[in-house]
Amino acid sequence: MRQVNVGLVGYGFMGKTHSNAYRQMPRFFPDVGAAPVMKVICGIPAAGVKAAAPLLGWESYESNWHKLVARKDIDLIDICAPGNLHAPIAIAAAKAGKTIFCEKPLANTLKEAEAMLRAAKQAGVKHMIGFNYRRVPAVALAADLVRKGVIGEVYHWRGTYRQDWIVDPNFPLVWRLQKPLAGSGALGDIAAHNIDLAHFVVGPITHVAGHLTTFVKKRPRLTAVATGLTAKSTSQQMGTVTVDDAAIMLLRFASGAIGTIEATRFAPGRKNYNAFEINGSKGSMMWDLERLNELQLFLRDDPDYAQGFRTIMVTEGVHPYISAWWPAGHIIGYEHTFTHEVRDLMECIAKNKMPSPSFQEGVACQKVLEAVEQSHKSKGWIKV
Ligand code: SOE
Repeated sequence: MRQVNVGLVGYGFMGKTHSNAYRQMPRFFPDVGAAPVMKVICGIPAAGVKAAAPLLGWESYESNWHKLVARKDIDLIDICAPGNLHAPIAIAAAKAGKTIFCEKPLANTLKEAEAMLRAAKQAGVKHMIGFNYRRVPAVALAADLVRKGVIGEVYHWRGTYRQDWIVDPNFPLVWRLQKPLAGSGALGDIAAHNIDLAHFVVGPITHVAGHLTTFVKKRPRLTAVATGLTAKSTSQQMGTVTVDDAAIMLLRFASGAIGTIEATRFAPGRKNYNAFEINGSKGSMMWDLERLNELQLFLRDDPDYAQGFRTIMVTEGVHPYISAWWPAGHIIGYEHTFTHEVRDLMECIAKNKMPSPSFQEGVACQKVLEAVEQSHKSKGWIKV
C-alpha cells in the first residue's frame, strides 16, 4: 500500500470537505493501492489553522504555503484556497514535483489556468481538478447511460445552478464577491460546475452566448475574516461587489446538441440546486443535487401504459462507488463526492495514471467561462 503524504492549503468550507474525504477514503476504499496520510494543513491566520489542524485530523499545521510546498516529505499539494492563489501555489507545487489537486474553477483567468496546465505538464506531475459533482453516483450513471446510447442522440442540455445565500443585500462583501480574489461570481463558482457536467455528459462546448448581472452592487464590508457561506461580522462601511450575481448562457456542442445554463445566487428557496435535464432521441434524464441519490429516466420505448419518468434510486451495489458504502436504499450525501474524488486520485497515483478530470478539463471549463465574459461584453456569440 502506497502512502501519499498530503499538504492541504485552506481550512474553510472546501478545506473541511477535503479533510473529511482524506479521513474517510482509506476506511471505505482500502483496496485502491494508495492511501493519504494527513501530514500538514496550511492557512492564515496562524491561530485559525492551528485550531483547525487537530479538529480536522491533520498531524501538523503551517501558515506559509511556500514553506509547505518546499517540504521534501510532502507528495501531494491540495489547493482549497481562494482563486487568486490557485496559480501561484499550483505552479510552485509543479516545479517541486508534487502531485496537485486543485479546487474549481482552476484559476481566476484562462491565462492563469493555461499556465498551471503548462507547468504541470512540463514537470510531468499528476494533476486533478475538484469537479466533485462528477462523482455523484447518479451523475456518473447518467454519463454512462448517455455513452451507452440509452437515451440515443443527445439534443438538449438544460442546466441550472441556483443558490440564495447572498439574496440579503446586507450580506457582507466576502471574498467570493471580490473579483481580484474570486475571479468571477456565480459564473466561476457555480456555473463552472454545471459547465463541467455538460462537458462530462454531452461533450465539448464549441460556442456560447452569455449575459452576466450584478443585482446588489454595494455591500457592507467585513470586519473579521469569514469562511464558508455564512458571514455576519460587518461594518457600516460599504464596498463594491465586483463579480456577477447571476450568469445565463446559450450553448452549442461539438456533437450538434444545444443547451442552456443558468447560474444564480439570487433564487430564494434554492439552497444548492445544481440540476440538469438531458433530452435525446430515445429518452430523457433529469437530476438535481438536492435529491442526489435519484436519477429520473424517461424512455420512449416503454409500453404506452408506462410512459413517464421513473425514479432510479442510485444506491444499488452495481451503481458507481456505491458498493463501498451502505446496503441499497441507505442514501449517501454531498460529502461522499469528495471521498470519491480522493478515492479516484489515490487509484491513479497507485496505477501511475493521469486523474480525470485533470487541469486539461479545468482549462476546457475556463475557456467557456472566458467566452461567456467576452460574449457579455460583445453581446454576441463567441467560439470557445
Ligand atoms: C459556494 O457557492 C459553493 O460552496 C461553491 O463554491 C461550491 O463549489 C459548490 O459546490 C457549492 O457552493
